[in-house]
Amino acid sequence: PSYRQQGILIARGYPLIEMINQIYSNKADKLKGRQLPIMYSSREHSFFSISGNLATQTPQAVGWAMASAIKGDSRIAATWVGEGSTAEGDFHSACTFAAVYNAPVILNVINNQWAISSFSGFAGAERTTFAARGLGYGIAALRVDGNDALACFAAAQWAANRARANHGPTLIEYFTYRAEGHSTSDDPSGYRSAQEREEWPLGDPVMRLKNHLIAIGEWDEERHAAMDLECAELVKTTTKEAEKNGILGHGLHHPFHTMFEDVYEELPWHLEEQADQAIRERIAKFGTERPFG
Ligand SMILES: Cc1ncc(C[n+]2csc(CCOP(=O)(O)OP(=O)(O)O)c2C)c(N)n1
Repeated sequence: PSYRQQGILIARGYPLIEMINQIYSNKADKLKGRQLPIMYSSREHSFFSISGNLATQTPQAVGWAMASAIKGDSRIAATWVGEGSTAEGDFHSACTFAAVYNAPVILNVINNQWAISSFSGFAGAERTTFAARGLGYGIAALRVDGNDALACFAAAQWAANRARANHGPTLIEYFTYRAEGHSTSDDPSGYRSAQEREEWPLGDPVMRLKNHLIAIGEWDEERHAAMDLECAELVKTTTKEAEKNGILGHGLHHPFHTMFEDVYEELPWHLEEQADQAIRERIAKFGTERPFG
């Protein structure tokens, strides 16, 4: 469970077009416009997001892992939160449950040092590391250079092997730095110096992996440039393809009535009434049930 890490879905072969359909909430959106644009779920890809409230994903992951173990299933769970989110109570109850029930779970904490405008110190970074918190709960914990792709892979693999061997939960802190803003609507110049970004010593993870692969003769600049271009092209053409299913504001979304469906096997009378009323009001207001498409 995670409301981030879309890269996992891409790595597992989830079609890019489905991701873009959901961003547009269009008529092909697999989640029928019921979930936030980037909060994907796909049972076939063992990936789900329930809530975007920070740190709620941690008890969800621990609960899922406990259920898997109780059912005798061999699957393990993993989730990812930022260092700021570890200040939420949910994170701490998740750690308690994970330790007490020896849940086969990996709790990943991405310490990029900023929670929007709050420095990691507000979540306790100046007192101790985030990995050290795991130890207090009796959870094995690692702290890795989050900009070293191979170190991240090794740490995650170690934790997954532990969980699969029934050795219980692992907390991994990935120490990194958020060079850009939190989002495109965030302007970091309002809360930190522009120089800070230049002073970050651990580099860019993509560049580091690229340079490493070139150094060992497995990669070269030409292939890298070609791959960059190919990825950009793929996103562009897939976006165009997805736009045929509708973009925001075009009204090419799932029919209005579908928002009342899929919870109950049979729609209860009071929801049926609400649906009828809503549709009547739309017709009265717009002259049609589907005013935008
Ligand atoms: C309970 C809750 N409060 C506030 C938000 C809004 N919000 C979204 S991301 C974010 C910052 C999170 O910082 P951090 O946990 O360090 O993760 P980062 O985004 O830096 O990876 C905030 C405050 C939210 N989603 N949920």
